[in-house]
Amino acid sequence: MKFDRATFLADVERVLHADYACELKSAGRRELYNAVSKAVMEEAYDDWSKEKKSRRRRCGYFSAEFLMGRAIYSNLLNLGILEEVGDALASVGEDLNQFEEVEDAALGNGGLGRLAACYLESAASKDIALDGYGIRYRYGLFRQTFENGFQHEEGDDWLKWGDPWSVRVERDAVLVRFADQTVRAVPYDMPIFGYKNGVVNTLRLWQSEPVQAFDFASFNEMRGEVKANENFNATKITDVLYPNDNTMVGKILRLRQQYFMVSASLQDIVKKYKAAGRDLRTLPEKWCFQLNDTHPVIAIPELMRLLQGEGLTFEEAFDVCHRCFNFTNHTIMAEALEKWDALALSDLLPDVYEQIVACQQRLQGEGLDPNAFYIIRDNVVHMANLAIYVSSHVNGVAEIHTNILKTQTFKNWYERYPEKFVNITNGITPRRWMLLNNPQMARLIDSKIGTLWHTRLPELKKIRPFIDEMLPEFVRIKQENKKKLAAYIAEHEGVQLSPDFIFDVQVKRLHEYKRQMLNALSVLWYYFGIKDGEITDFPPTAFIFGAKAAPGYYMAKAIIKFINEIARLVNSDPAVSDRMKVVFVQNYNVSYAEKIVCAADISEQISLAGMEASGTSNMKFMLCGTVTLGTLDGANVEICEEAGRENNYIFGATVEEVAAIKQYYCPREILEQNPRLKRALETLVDGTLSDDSGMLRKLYESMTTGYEPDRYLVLYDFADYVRVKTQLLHDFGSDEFNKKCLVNMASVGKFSADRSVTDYAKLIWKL
Ligand code: 26Q
Repeated sequence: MKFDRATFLADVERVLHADYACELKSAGRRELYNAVSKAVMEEAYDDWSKEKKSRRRRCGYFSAEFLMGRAIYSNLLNLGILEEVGDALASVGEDLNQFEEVEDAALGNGGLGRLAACYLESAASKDIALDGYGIRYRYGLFRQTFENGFQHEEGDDWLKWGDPWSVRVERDAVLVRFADQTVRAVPYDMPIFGYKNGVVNTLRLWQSEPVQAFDFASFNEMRGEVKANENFNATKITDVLYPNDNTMVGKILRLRQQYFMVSASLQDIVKKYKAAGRDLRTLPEKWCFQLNDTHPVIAIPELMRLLQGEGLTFEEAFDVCHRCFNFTNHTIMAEALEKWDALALSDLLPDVYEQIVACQQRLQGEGLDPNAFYIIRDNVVHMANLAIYVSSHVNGVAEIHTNILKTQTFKNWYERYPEKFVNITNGITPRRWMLLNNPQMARLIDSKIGTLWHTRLPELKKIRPFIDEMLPEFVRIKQENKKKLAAYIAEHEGVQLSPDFIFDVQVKRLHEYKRQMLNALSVLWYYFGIKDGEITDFPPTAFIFGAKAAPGYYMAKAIIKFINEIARLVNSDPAVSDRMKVVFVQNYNVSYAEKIVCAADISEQISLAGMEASGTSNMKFMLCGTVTLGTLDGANVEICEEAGRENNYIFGATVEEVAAIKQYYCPREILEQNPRLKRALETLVDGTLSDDSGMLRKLYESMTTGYEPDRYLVLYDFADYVRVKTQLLHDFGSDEFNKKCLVNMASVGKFSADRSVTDYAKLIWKL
């Protein structure tokens, strides 16, 4: 984007006059933020409207989650005016960094939602016509604080600072009908700026509203109570994001949200397609839809319904849906595969349910084994099966994950429809995850190989010949990032970390399968080793955790309490303060991740093999030159293929071994063999740690007793984990170690979301 300082400041001034009746001199932070953003929006209008009017083939990315993070810096970066705007503000005595107080748009839980955000950015940057369709939640993912070590949740009022990066598009509002209510869906469009290429795609988020303005007259007379109630409920649909990650909650409101968003999106698309004078049978020529996991899968029967309402036969509608829809699976966790009670679904959406039944009948007509191929069974609707049956393509998100889908999770389907299954390994955008969060490192690389890597990440391999000469600068920049993170943590968590410590980091949603427990137990194991004098040469290490637990996930919350108690024990013990610190940061989110990822020395990716579909933070750390301490799970496998296993720290049972181990596994035996591990685990119940909630005891029991003690083989993998981790800690700081870091950075090319979206565009979307 062309930038002229005088014009820009005049634009800002004008918005301030019109919207806030104030001037630059008197504007507060909030006013300035809105005015700066709006001024940029105004400048970008022409490019945006050009793309909105374009007639080219498009893909709609249907997702219940878009974890966008903070928009302003990323937008300015992509428009190529980040520095210019910073300088312009400085010239009037204002600091661009003041907008770090602006809330993240946290309309997502974790990996799946952040992936959607990365893909939108990469698609725009690659000039791929991809638009997002989702929900404009009034409250995003909860804000997390710790009180006495327990997680507390507060509502996330992300609109507190206003929403200058969205425009409300009243003219595109549609009605969405449920059996018991009709609501209005109003779209808010957010521009998605490609990186310095003038492309602007759209993220369209739907907000639910009452059909008529609130009727005060009848309210006052207390008449028409049903109507008023209907209107009251309308806004509720998009009130809040469900805070579950990799677990399904069978709440009908969640189904309402899903239907609300896909019905509105499809009505909008169908309406415009017809208005353009086109036959809906040709819809697949111009549109395809990517279903981001099962959450938007109700779009399939909804489109079937809409098309038959427009005169298509069932078979014609089925064919259009088959050619339009594609489905991505993000998890093999049984508890996350979405299922709905058939009666509840048919009560809420009778016409849509009818379409599902028709699909089921069509499937039964294929002459397949009904025990292996079904959509509805025992009065339960299996959304993944519906998606696989109708879609053209089904994809997993890393090689190992796609193989598990083919050989286990969806084995029957794969054998019947092998051509549908493809792998598309996840990726991340290098703009937010390097240029923005690690600018000094980016400049160092630029100085060696130029800037082509900003949009072609495999070019980073060209730093290989410069690795030796880059080492000192690399170390210096990493050190500076650590210093900044330490200052931020001191301010926000009240824990002092020395940047001379090794920063060992595990940040991700809290889930038993991700095994934060394994990490936590190792901290205690080292702690007792040092205290007992058995470990005398422990390299000073800061163990940094960040994670939110779903509010209803008891064990996850217990693990948070456990780690916070470990932090209290360790940090208050002067005997180890020169060698260990533990901190669990509060409210880990995209903006916190940006600060943490560029400051880490160790990237902990330690899920039980076969459980983590891909992982994407592993890629972010790698891009910033951090070695992985991990299992052969998800994309870790491909990270090792690209960077060399010898440049990372791999441990633990492999996916092939896991099933066999579970046959005979006995955690008690392991504890008997490893007294210090036993002692670490027993802190949960022996009074070492304080907890009157009984949570820690329950956690202990989940590891040692019951039907399946230690389901995720934490104790099984422990010995190998600390063996490799100890090796890593001792390798740290040597030239050889630093080279590993840079080899990882040089090998990250494959994990660019630019590559992922290009794969989707070629293999699936045909854009
Ligand atoms: C389903 C029904 C009702 C309520 C909530 C849900 C729900 C919500 C979110 C189920 C699953 C999720 C999120 C899953 C997720 O984030 N999976 C992650 O996706 C990443 C991107 O592909 C992968 O890198 C991670 O490995 C995977 O865990």
